[in-house]
Amino acid sequence: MTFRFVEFPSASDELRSEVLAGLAASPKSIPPKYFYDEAGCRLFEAICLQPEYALTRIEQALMASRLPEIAAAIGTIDCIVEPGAGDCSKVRALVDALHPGHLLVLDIAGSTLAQAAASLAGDHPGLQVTALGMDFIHGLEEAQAYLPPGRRLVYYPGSSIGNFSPTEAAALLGRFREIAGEEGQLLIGFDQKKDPDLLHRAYNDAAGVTAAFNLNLLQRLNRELDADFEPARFRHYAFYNPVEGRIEMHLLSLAEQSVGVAGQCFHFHLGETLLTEHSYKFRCGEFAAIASSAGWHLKGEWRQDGFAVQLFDQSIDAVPG
Ligand code: AVJ
Repeated sequence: MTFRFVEFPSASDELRSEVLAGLAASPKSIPPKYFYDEAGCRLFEAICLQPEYALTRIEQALMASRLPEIAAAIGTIDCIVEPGAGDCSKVRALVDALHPGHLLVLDIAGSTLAQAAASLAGDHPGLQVTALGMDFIHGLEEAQAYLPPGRRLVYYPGSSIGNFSPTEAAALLGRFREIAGEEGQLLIGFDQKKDPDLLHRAYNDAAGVTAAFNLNLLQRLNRELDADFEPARFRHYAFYNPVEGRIEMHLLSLAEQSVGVAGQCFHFHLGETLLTEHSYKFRCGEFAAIASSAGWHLKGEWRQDGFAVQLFDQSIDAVPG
């Protein structure tokens, strides 16, 4: 048995309670992890093919060209852990370069993850693959039980860390340290601060795929929370906020309107926004400082065209646990 999939319950309860809390708050917001229903996963893959959204392509190119160096810096490991692995497309090259005995992948989009991890296991007969369908932001501790002993590498590519504020990011990186263990390492990719016009275009592609991705969230809520959003009454609104160093993605209400969600009623003023995503951009030194505050020690760095990958091991002076 080289593949197992474990689906953790509570996903739909959490969707309901987090969405209701986010809509009751001021300003209104919904966590970006809820973009990724099946249509959302497909739309995100389509975003990555848009000419304006180069992030994923640049990371792929960087990982392909520098992989021998990166693998040498990592050394021998027993297990790769990837939180938010999605379709497992990014971890494949790393598995082939590092030959770990185990791969543990986690994602809130359980069915997409299960299919992708099963196919990866099929292509790597000697590899033990464990896929956990869970919201790792809340459930990471439950993953401890599935960790094999030995040297572990936490892989967190794609600038997913940008969805968290610097304070939240430091806390999450601290929890990654517990997953990685004493001899553990962290390989993480993030988007660097750059020309705001370039960033603006990346989240406002001409084909409207990012807009469709953002608006798909409303269709998901209509289906899964018995909501009655009219997507045509909202507009995708994304911009770079240079003061905070982040892309902000909103759904802007084009009318004075009330919307029912899971039996509750929420009012949107004309021009009011529902915040759906923050995507922070970092200078390399800035990111290393965040990781260092979580007990990680910078060991390697690779950059290409505004994207960076950093490798960390444990600080010698870090407080354990
Ligand atoms: C998957 C969080 C890295 O922030 O760039 C792409 C998601 N949102 N276009 C990002 C996203 C709109 C993406 N991350």
